[in-house]
Amino acid sequence: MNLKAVLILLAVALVTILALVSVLLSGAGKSTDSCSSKPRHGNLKSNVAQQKSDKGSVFSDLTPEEFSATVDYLKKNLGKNLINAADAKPTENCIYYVDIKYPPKQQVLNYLDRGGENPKREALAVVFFGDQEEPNITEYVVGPLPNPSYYHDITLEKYKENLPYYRRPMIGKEYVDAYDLVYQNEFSMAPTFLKALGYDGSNFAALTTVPRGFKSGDRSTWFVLFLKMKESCFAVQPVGLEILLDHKSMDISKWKVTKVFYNGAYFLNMADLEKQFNAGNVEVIEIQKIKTENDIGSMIPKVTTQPGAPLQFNPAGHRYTVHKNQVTFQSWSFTYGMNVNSGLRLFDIRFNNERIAYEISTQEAIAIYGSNAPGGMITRYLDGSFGIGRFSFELVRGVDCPYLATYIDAHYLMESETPDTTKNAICIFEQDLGVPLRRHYSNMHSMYYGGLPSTVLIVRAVSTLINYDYVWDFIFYQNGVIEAKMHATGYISSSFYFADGKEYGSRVGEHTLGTLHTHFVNYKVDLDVGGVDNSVMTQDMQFNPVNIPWQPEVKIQRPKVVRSILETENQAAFELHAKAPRYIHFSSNTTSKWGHPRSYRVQISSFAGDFLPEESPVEKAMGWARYKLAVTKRKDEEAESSSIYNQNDPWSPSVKFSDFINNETIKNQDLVAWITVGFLHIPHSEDLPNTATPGNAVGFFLRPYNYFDLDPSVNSPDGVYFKSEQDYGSCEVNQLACLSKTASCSPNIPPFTYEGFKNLVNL
Ligand SMILES: [Cu+2]
Repeated sequence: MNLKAVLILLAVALVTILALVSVLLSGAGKSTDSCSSKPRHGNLKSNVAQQKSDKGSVFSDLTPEEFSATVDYLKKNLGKNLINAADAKPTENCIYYVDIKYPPKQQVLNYLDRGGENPKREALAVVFFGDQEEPNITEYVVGPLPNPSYYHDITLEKYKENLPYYRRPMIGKEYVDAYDLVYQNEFSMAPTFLKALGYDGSNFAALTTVPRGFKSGDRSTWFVLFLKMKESCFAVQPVGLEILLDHKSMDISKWKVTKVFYNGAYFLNMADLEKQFNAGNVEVIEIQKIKTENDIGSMIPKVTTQPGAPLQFNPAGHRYTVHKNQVTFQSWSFTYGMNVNSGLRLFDIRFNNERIAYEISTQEAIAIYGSNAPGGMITRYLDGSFGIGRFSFELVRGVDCPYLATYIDAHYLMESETPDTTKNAICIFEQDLGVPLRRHYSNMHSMYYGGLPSTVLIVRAVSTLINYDYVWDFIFYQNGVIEAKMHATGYISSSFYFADGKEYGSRVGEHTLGTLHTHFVNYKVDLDVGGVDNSVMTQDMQFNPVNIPWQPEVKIQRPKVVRSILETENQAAFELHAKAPRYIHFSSNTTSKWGHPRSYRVQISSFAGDFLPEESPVEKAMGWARYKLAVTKRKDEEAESSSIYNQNDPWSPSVKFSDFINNETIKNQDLVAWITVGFLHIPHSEDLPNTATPGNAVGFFLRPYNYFDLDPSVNSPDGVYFKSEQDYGSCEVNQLACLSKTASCSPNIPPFTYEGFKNLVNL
């Protein structure tokens, strides 16, 4: 071999080595390629126009800077002595909460749709005035943000009356003062009894009940006592003791215990209970310390845990975008926000850039209890007054939402002069439901398979209201359907088990009666189907007897469509037990290609059953719950179906939903659907350690009905269609066959983090 040949061979070897290295490197790169968070799907229908527009920020929640600017402005300009609510006594003034004040819908539409001016950004500030001749609650609009220069008192305009001070929700300071009185003053009156009961000076926890009395102005709360648990929830460990505290007086030193309950008997106060106990008239059931293995409320896994549960990841990166408060997903776009009282709220929900709904939001959640013990007997929780949004705590990756979801912080200002942030309070994710959205296998005449996997976009928050947890979902399907869904989980509330307890629920522990209760929630759905003006169309079918045309002596029952347009609010208010048409639509003035009104159908999935009898004096405070669906003419002054003031004065509710239904015409008007869903919960032993979500979900669907001329999911990039003669194993024919290439990336798993324990609240 000559030198030239050796050199040539060496050169070839070098080139080969370099090529191999390059292939190996690129191959290695591919196998460990992480799935980008940037969309790589070139064939997805683009929503660039929507993404680039920032107009959706008209609905965005206030920023921490805007909260602070509002508080600073009020403190400087209101001319009242505003104390930080965290320290405020009943006789002082404080800001309760601040939220965005939305501009009137007309102004917003003018801005969004007609190139009008961007409406001024304003805040709503709720102030408790304890230090005034007539103590009251006042609501102010403060603006324009971010540099306020004015404030207006809107209380009278909004409520048509002044808001008496006694309607105010209890703030943390009031709870602290109440607990101090119970644990320090009152407990000191019954040392022998409490020792016999098993009280060690710090091992009891109190649960507030509501309403706080029986008439306007009352402020008397039954505090139910439970055994504090180190590793589980106290709510399923009642000790049998309940204390009624009258805390109506502005002077805390005048608060007093007016009744005590223990194990089926009532006493004047703790001193009376002590006296009766010492006289041998009270049988005490000593509360034993509970070890983890006997703790019915323990959520500590009973086996060794290990990773390995299925993980859904996004081989092409996220196929949705979240830009500030605006979300796009395939043909969908909407904005999201969180009301500190009522929770998640979505605005400007569009499909193919056409608005379907102006607003879809949760309004209120109630729970009405029954028990043979006093606290449980009177309890009617209106969770909005505690704060469905405020108590939407940090979501835990991989359980509350899929691990790879997008997590978003929420900012709020409540009972404080500085804004708070709940990290990861809202999650957004795309989810494969594991069911075809549509499919067909054809083996007759034409041989093909066509299908579309159902992936949806979900927006979620989970609120924990003392013992209960509610999972709130808004779900967007590829065929134009929107679903709202609430799952209930968390701990049941309980009473001490005694006597005829089983009449009011199930015994689920040594001393634990899981008390029966209802969960009802209310949603506001401001649909704008094919424009703002809509009508309520109903469809059902009825059987008509008909003689068979070709054999007239034979009669059959032939079903026929029955359609109608509802004229008035009263006609469109369907009480829970009322027979309602099976199809209820919001229809537009435009028609489909085939001559039908374009519409969206409201389909409710609920097991609400009975609400409260109308003669109940608190029924009007939750008036929305009387109706599974009520359609009213939209008004800016009928913005919410409930009020945070209804809880502490349900006898004279600040917002009375029944007033919304006053027989106005609803034909060809801007309409709102108020939808109530719920279920009865008679607890059972499997509610321990706590309530599971399967079967405990209710909600509703908004479904396009003759709205599109063809199911819009035909535009989905996820569709699959192949014929028998095609090479369906090839990527060109069937996108699923590309998976081995497109899904060769490995998910980019962020580390597990959680800061939820920074948000500690004591009620
Ligand atoms: Cu329940």
